[in-house]
Amino acid sequence: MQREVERIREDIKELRIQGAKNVAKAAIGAMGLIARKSKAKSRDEFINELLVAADELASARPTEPMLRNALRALFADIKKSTGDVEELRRLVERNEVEYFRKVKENEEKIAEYGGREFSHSSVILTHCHSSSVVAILKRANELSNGISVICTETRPKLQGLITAKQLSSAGLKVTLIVDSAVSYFIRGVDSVVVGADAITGKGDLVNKVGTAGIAVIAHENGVNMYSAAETFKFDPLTLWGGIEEIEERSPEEIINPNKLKGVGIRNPAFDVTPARYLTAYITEMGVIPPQSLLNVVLRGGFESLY
Ligand code: RUB
Repeated sequence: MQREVERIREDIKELRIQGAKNVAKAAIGAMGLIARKSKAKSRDEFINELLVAADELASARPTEPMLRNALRALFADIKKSTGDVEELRRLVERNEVEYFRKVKENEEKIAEYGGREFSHSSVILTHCHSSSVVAILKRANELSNGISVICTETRPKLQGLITAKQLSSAGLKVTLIVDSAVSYFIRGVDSVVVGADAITGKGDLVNKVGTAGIAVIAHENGVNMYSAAETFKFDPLTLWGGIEEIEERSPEEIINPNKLKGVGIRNPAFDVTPARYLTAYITEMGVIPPQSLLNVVLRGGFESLY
């Protein structure tokens, strides 16, 4: 694998590139980079270079169907083409441009649907950092008289601080809390909105660990719980009984294990929120209850996923 691609993989693994959408864009960007730099003499050699890198990139974060969907779609197009190396090079480059365009278009639609949904809210709570949630909250703030956002810090890697900084510099009123303070503050919250790493065939949400607990707290207190997610996050493997793999990260992110000799430390990156705790997914196709999401995705045909 080329050095630049190795660096992209490391950046994804170490969360310097973070959030499902940024991870998928980085992988498609890496495919474009390989295509531009490849010195392959034959079709097979060219495709093989891409395949090796794609495998490495996909394994950097196992709970990322948006990344896998994007790569799968690219290889489906490559398979359909009978072109030589130059033609394939152009195909991969076109794919990169088109994917970035589509993702941006989806983000703008999600920001508009979500912004309108929250334009009458005054306090919204979010967890971790999702680029889709940030786009929605900025739009909601423009459409309303100003909203106030509560951000969890999001242990152990503190991605909530990214959200807090981005929203605060966009002029929103932001309050940072520790993850365990959600139930203390929930009564003053109008809605909760989080991102999504994966959506399953049952409409369940896979997102940053802690999301499922927040959903139960929101439910118990009659607070609406939304997830902002383009349909690219739907994982087709879950339709045939596949279970979304949950990435388990190094214990060192939590504490130096030498300081706690004899104590086991676990660090799952994500958890699963059952569909019944969710009010709706805010997607590029509209605000959709989790029970209807599968129908909407299928109506667009599987190709709409990729
Ligand atoms: C990030 C996270 C985000 C989703 C969606 O987890 O859970 O909510 O990835 O992000 P991590 P986006 O920090 O482990 O990547 O809306 O940007 O796709």
